[in-house]
Amino acid sequence: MKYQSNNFETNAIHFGYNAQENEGALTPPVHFTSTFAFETAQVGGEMFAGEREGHFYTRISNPTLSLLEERMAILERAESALATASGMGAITSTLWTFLRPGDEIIVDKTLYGCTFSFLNHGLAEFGVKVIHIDLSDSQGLKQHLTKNTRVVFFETPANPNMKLVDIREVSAMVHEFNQDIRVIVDNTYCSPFLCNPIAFGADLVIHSATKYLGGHGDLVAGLVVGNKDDIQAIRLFGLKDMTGAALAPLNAMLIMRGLKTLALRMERHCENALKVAKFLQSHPSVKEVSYPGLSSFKYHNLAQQQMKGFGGMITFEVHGGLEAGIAMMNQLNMIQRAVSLGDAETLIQHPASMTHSSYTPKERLSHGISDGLIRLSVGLESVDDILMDLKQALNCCVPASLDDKTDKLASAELA
Ligand code: 4LM
Repeated sequence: MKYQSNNFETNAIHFGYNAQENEGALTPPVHFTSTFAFETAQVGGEMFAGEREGHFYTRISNPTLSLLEERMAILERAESALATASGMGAITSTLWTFLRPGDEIIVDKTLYGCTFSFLNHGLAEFGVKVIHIDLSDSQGLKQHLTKNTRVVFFETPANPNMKLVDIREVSAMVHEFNQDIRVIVDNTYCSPFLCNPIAFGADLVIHSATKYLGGHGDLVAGLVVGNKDDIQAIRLFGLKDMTGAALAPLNAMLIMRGLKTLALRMERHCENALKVAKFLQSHPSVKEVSYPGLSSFKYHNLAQQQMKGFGGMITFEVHGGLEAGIAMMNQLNMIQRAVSLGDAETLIQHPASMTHSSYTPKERLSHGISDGLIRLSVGLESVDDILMDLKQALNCCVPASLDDKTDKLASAELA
């Protein structure tokens, strides 16, 4: 019997595994094998024909990957999941499966830089029409749905500007128009602990497992989660034939190790990030802060409805523009200047010149990614050290706005 619970934390540790079926091994064995021996040639033929279940080659499936996939499916409240070699591997394997020349995909305006690049420099050049709209405006969506629409794709919160999309509203509108259109949510920023898009009506969920799922900055991986038929289609076409982006079994093991502490880590990421966001908001050198947990944030109410916590990601802009922001980044001692997110270490980066440099300056402007934006992935260090590092860097390098200084000092005194 394999263990199953009603609780997220327990499933993240135990689901789908029975030590007694594995010589008592507490942690599941890693099946370090590329291929699998067939008992007879006929058995092999039957597996290839899809008439018999079983593993035959690790690009398609492997017992260690299967356990990770089963665990992710239960954590995302879905039927099935597929592990891939990277988040981009999950996105490309999925979209190559459902799109053909002449089809249309509607995507939110704000997307991770390489996703944007894949759509515009990849799919669009193979005859797929890519329509970028602001999905936080659902009326705008209605007028773009056509008989050729196959997929609606978005991130929430979006990388990097933290814009939220109402998953329930968008999914309902799309499915009312046509049940067969796949609503695909990149849930990387939330992890399944903070949000389960399928419960709000989405069809497929994508993760860069490189981030919170792995959680330790030591691997690159991806996952796609959805119903059995869709996942099987992605496995047997998008992954097997189009991208070949199969996950290494050892990395699957490392992600399962990450999952064991996902709930604990996410709670601390959220707790630290809220304190950091409030500190930034009260600092006279900071012009604007975007964080779903701030009551002043445009999408705060939506975040309360569809997220269990507000996450570990913050963006902000300082007075003095880009130059002051870069000087501040260079002054940091403990916080690391690095792309990626969701690690134990607090990471800071500049989207316009780093993760989103594949957008042209004009595209960044019209897609809501300003040049001065700085992104912080708040880690698991003592929040006192994170705040101290930010404070010394801001005080050293960034001018305080006189207006802001008076306002903020006054409000700080009142508080
Ligand atoms: C970054 N992000 O932002 P792989 N989806 C989202 C992402 O943020 C990313 C991917 C997919 C960053 C990487 C350098 C929302 C990546 C792609 O990197 O292929 O696992 O995931 O800093």
